[in-house]
Amino acid sequence: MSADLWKSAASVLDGNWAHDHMVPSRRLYPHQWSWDAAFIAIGLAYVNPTRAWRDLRSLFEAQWPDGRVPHIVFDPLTAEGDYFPGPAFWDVPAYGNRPARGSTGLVQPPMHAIAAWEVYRRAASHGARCAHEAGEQLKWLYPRLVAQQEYLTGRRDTGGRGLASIVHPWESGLDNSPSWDAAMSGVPADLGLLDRYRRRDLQVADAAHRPTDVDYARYLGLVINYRDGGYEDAGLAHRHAFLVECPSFNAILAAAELALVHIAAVVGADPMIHRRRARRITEAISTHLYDERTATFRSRDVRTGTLSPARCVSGLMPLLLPDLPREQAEAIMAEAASPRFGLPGTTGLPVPSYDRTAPGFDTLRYWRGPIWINVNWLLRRGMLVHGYRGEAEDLREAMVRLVHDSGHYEYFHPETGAGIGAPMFSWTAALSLDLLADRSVPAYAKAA
Ligand code: 9WN
Repeated sequence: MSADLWKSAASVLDGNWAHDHMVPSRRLYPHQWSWDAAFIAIGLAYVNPTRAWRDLRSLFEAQWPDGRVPHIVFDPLTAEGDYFPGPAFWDVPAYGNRPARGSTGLVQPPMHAIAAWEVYRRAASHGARCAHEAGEQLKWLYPRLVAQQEYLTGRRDTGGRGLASIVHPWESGLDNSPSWDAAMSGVPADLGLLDRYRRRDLQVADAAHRPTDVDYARYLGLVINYRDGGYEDAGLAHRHAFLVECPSFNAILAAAELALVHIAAVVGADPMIHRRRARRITEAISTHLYDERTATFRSRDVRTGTLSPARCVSGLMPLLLPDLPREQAEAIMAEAASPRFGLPGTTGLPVPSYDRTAPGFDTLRYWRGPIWINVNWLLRRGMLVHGYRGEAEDLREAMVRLVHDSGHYEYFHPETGAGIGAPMFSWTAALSLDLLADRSVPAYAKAA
């Protein structure tokens, strides 16, 4: 089983390479996506490390002067009509040596320091020469990764609590999650926008899987508002209808600082700054995003100060953080094992994106039920960080089995395991390689 899966994963990645970057999916997502590039690099490290570094570099070459790393870098060779909202809709001005309309102005979870560290670790295991070459890549990336963190912890701390806010559900990477429903209900939905602009996703994917028109109209309205304010962050609290602190986004932000501790040591920078920043963000997550009453992590609406009522997979992601208080780590494990998520021990499947017992649980609509490999990969990593080795191994096996049996799909039916969304999806393939190859514990795990 492993040899087949390895071969098919490597061939998906070969097929999705586009001159200097990887596309998540040829048909549905024909540009470069930010957090996809990170998950992809982790897997490419096994089969084509040169491309792993190239993909990360292509992304960071598009970094904005303020440090933000755009959520999509547009491929000038892809036609405007092949993805919506495309370059003209975002209308990003030229910056640095980049032409106008080269990217979006949103971000995605900062997975890249973790990815860079994993690609380096893999190279370093091949001896001193490979370690040296990979070290040169880290030297180029390090200041850029730091600038990305500083943008997110600085300008994006719109709530003043030491957490980064997302200004659009697309920034979470968990786009259509019920986690945003409460905050999104206050965002105006101008359905007229859908007469003016045609949704491309409905031409290439099943409407039952995709966001509703009302949600889509809100998504577009939020982009227009941010765009018309010049993608400026100052004063957003008074002029933007969606500002949310997400436990998954912020857990990745803190885990990135932990990866930077190791990267800093390789490139000769001060690791302690990153250690302190990781602790501060962890503390803020633990204090502000934890609901004592239900013992779960939730997203917080910065505008109203309320926690979302929805129990989503994003609430399991703080397990990535070694400094999380023990009772909160235990609470996450209890939630993951409960019928709401049902670790593989009970279902044989990785965890779904949303509470299986919630009335709105939807087996098809993306981020509202289906299983995704990237968040399960993160959950497994969190289990290893906290020493839950047996559960981590069960989850690894369940992911490998699922992708082997169903294919490298974008996501999977949470009851049958059938593959849905885009086939030949890059991060599913890439993370399968990592799951097959590497059972090791992240360098910053707690001592068992
Ligand atoms: C919008 C590319 C991206 C992923 C996201 C996923 C989906 C885009 C979309 O695809 O989002 O960015 O068009 O729905 O939700 O996590 O990065 O794979």
